[in-house]
Amino acid sequence: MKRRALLGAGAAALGAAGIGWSLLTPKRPGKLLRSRAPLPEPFAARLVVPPVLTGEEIIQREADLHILPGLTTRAWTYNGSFPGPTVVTRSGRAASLTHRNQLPESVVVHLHGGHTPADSDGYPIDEIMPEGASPGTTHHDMAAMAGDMSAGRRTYRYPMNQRAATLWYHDHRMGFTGPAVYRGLAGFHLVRDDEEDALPLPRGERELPLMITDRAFEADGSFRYPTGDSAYMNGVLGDVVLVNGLPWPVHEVDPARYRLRLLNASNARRYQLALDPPPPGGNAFVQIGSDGGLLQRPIGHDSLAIAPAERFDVVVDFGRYKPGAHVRLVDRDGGHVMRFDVTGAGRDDDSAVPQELSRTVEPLPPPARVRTFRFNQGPDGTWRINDLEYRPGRALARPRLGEVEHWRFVTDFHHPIHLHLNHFQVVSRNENGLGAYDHGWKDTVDLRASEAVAVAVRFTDYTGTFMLHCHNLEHEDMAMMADFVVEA
Ligand SMILES: [Cu+2]
Repeated sequence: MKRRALLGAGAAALGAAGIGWSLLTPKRPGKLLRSRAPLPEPFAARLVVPPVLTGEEIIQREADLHILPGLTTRAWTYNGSFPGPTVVTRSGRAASLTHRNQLPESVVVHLHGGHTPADSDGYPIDEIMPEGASPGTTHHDMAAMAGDMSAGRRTYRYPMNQRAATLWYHDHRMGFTGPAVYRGLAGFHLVRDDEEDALPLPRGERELPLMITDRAFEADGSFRYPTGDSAYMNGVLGDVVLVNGLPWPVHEVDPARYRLRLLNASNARRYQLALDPPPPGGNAFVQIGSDGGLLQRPIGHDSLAIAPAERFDVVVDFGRYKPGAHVRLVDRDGGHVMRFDVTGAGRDDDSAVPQELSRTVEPLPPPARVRTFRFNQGPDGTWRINDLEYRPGRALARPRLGEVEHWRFVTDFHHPIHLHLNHFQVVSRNENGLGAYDHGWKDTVDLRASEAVAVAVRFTDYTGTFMLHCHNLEHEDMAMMADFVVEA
């Protein structure tokens, strides 16, 4: 029996897609969904930095947001905002977060990039049911494969035995992650530590978390998501880019260095980010960190390819522009993302980017084992790993605790591949050295058509069941996930 939901619509529509879908699959992920509401004017909204969470509780609830001029958008939110509040924790200091679910449907919370024990990792059937619901009243019958369900609330425990990094939290419910994140269930989680604090990086108002998403809107301002439409199994692309939940916003900056923590939280869109105009001399972005925190040393880039769920921690020096300059952050494949307006004030800048950033990016020792995972599409249109659709409880790998393995990811299409539990290091791309964006500790790697990427990972601290999956959320919902079980 198929329990897979088609873009959140339940299994029934799948048969209609049928054989032939794969013949129509283009080589690029996603299909553009156009808004029915008038598109907003770019650079009219002011950038908002999400609030920092105080306390240890997040209430998931509906809220009416002002995203488009003159319209409201009913969103699913963490504490009423999109993005949700930014959680800030300290390396080595255990944290716990209680999520209460006042939404109409079940939710699951995953801390993306968290080094988290299995029972707090947000396994896709470990649902938090809505407050007031009893197990018999959930809208979809999961009795045959019930996870660790909780009623109304759940406390997630995060040991935070990990280095400083830009993490994010988002919904991870089986078959419904795409629509849930699209409706607003995503937020930043920043981990800080002493090594990073000792560096003279830009901070305070010159440190900006920037969550980039694309959305389409209905005429009434609500989010438009193509529930049940098999034409979008390849990924949903919106026609409005939001940064921190607002369309193509603008932000005034001093002529000084800024640290931008870039997160691509889009369901399927991959961006090639650049500054327009570029600064004189090139290297617009000085990358200081990746998904898993600081690089060993900085890397200069003219542009950044950022796949869904990847993070790039970069320093941009707006002091290289003349006061009054309007600097657009653009997607070379698409259009605007946001704009920075350089003011004449605030020239003081005691920040710097040291040539050595971190000493904790040593290469891992040779692997105990090499495994290969093929990411491809089945004849029925579902997305598969090693020819298998996701089924909870079926492990595709059983690595041993403490051992290093090399995992090779191969595909004929484009997939951002994400591993839970441990960060990894890319060791080769197409049997060659690393790509420009592969450096440092990562948890998501951009795998393009006909590529093979090998990563080295050591499984540490926690045994149990974790996930390997594609982070194109429509692919993920259409079964491109696998369990792996870490054994003692
Ligand atoms: Cu994919």
